[in-house]
Formats: sequence, structure tokens, C-alpha cells
Amino acid sequence: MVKHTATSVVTIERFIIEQERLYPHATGDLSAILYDLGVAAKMIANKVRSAGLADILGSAEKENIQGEVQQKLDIIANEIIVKAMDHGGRLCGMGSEEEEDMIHIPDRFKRGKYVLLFDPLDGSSNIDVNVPVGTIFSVLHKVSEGERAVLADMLQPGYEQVAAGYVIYGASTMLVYTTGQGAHGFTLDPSIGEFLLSHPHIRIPETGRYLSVNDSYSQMWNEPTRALMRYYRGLDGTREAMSVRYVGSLVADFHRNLLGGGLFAYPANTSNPQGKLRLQYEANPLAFIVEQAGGAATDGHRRIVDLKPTSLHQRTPLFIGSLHDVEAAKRILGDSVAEEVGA
Ligand code: AHM
Ligand code: MG
Repeated sequence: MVKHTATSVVTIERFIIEQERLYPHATGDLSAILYDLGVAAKMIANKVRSAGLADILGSAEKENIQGEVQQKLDIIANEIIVKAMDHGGRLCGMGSEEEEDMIHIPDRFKRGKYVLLFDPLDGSSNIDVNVPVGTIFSVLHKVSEGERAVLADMLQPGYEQVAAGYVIYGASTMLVYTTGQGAHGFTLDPSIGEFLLSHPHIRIPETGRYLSVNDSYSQMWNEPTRALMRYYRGLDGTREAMSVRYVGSLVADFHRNLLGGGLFAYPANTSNPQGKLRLQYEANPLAFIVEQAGGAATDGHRRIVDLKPTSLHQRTPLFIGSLHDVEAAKRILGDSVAEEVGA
């Protein structure tokens, strides 16, 4: 791979092309998908930035100044991605956290050999209070015969992902992605409208500083989960206490922990016995990225990317982040999660 110095200006387009050259048989289709996702991300970033304003301007009649009916931003983000991705001729189908069924590519467009799974606007309940939200995506090869995607194409385990990434709409907009050659981050320069390479070869510290978990569920956790959280907080005297940081926006919590070291946990609880987060739209793509950065992800018993999905919107408990902290989750929870999942 070409080595970039701190002073090189590398656009995401150039970086994607350089990565493609590592695969002599690459057709350019995956590169085009990633590039189109970058364009969709810029469009969503623009909507997110003006969200508060649009609400004020549209509040009287529920219409904005262009006369369009106000829509929830997660629906808008969903539409932006579908419209940006459906006509490129590289995808044969999509799955979105916002849509119950698979999204087919209209007959008027050419179909390709990839499927795209995405959460268009994760953490969207945070929009109203100006807290970062994000988009998460996962790209898989089509495995079925025929032109159209079928459910089996969407239900592949995470280790089959060919690319995955997320966008965080925060103080700046960042896109982080992997194609299995490391995890790389790009920051949107709003003055030129380009994502520029800012975080090449991200490495997550092996032991984390931060613990991200919604503690208000502690009464609904099983005893091993409570013991694990006591361990992370240093209450059992075997480790230094982690600092608790919980935004409640997965991408924001994950991003901080990826760069600074830490663990995000959304364990099963009595009201969410399978956890809350979606395997294909949230857990798998972030697991691919964190593993590429030297971290890990588990449901407490098995590696996230080894789980075999059985439905499109499957949920999973998730412990993701710094390697040693994820290993602790497996060590302390392993047996109890194995019992819950019947493994
Ligand atoms: P969403 O996909 O409906 O936005 O829900 C996912 C979000 C994550 O971003 C976040 O980590 C989690 O839900 C927070 O859940 P809770 O409020 O139960 O802590
Ligand atoms: Mg989500």
C-alpha cells in the first residue's frame, strides 16, 4: 500500500482507488459502491446539520420552506441512501434497518453482484438534542443464483463482509471504513466537500479507558452481567476502574472507544432478551472494523462475525471494543450467554 505522510492530501476517492489496486482482479464495483456511499453520507450530513432549523421553519404547517412535507430524518436518510445506491448497477438488493423487507433494485436498473445492508441514521432519537448520530453499512457478495437478491444473500455471517463502515455526524463528519486492509478514517472538509484521509490504519488500544453501557438496565441484567460491570468499574479489585461514557448513540460511543480505547456493551436484559442492537446493520459492520483495528466483538460467548443470522432484523447482545476488555466479557459471561442462546 502507498504510504501517506501527515502532509499528503488524500481524498477518499484516491484512497479507494489505491486500495483497489491491491486486488489485481478487482472490477471497480466495490470501489464505486464505497464512493457512492461517501456521496450519500455528504447529503445526509447536510440534512443533519440543518435539522434543528428545518424543524423551526417547518413547524407551523408541518411543511418546510420548499413546501415539502416534513419527514423524520431517519426516513430522509434512508431515502437518500436508497436513491444514491439503487441505480449504480453494482447492487442486486439492499436491507435497511428502516424497512421491514428487502429493498429490490427496480427493473429499469442494471443489477450487480453485491448486497448492501445499512442503518441509515443510528441514534436518531438524539437528533432533537443535537447529539451526534451516524450511518452504518455493510457490503456482502451475492451468494444466490439469479439476478435478484434473495434473503440468503442478506443472512450471511459477518465474516463474509467485503466492506463495512460508518459515518459519524458530529462536530465534524467522519467516515471510517474497512475492506479488510485495516480500518481508515476520513474527515469531511466542508470547504471543498471532500472526505480527506485523517486517520489511516486506526489501532484501538488493547485495554480501554472508557466503558459505555446504559446502567439503568442493571436491575434487568443477569448476575454474570452485573459481575462483569463490577469488574469493569474496578469494584472487584482486579483492575483499574474504567471511566463511564455513554452517549446513547452507538456510532458516537463506538467511535470514541475505537480512537481512545474502551468497551461498548449492550447486554441482554429481561425486556430485551436478545439485546437491542441489530446483528446485520449495527453489530457486524462495527465488528469488522474493530477487528481490523486490533479489537474484538462478542455476544458474550461467540465472535459476532461468526453468528449465523436467521432473520433480517435479528438482534444480538454486543460487547465491542478493546481486545482485553472483550476477552473479559467472554470469560465472565461465556457460560451464562451459552445457556441463554442454547449453545
Ligand atoms: P436505533 O437504531 O433505533 O437508533 O437504536 C440504536 C441506539 C444506539 O445508537 C444506541 O447505542 C442504543 O440505541 C441506545 O439504547 P438505550 O437507549 O436503550 O440505551
Ligand atoms: Mg440503529
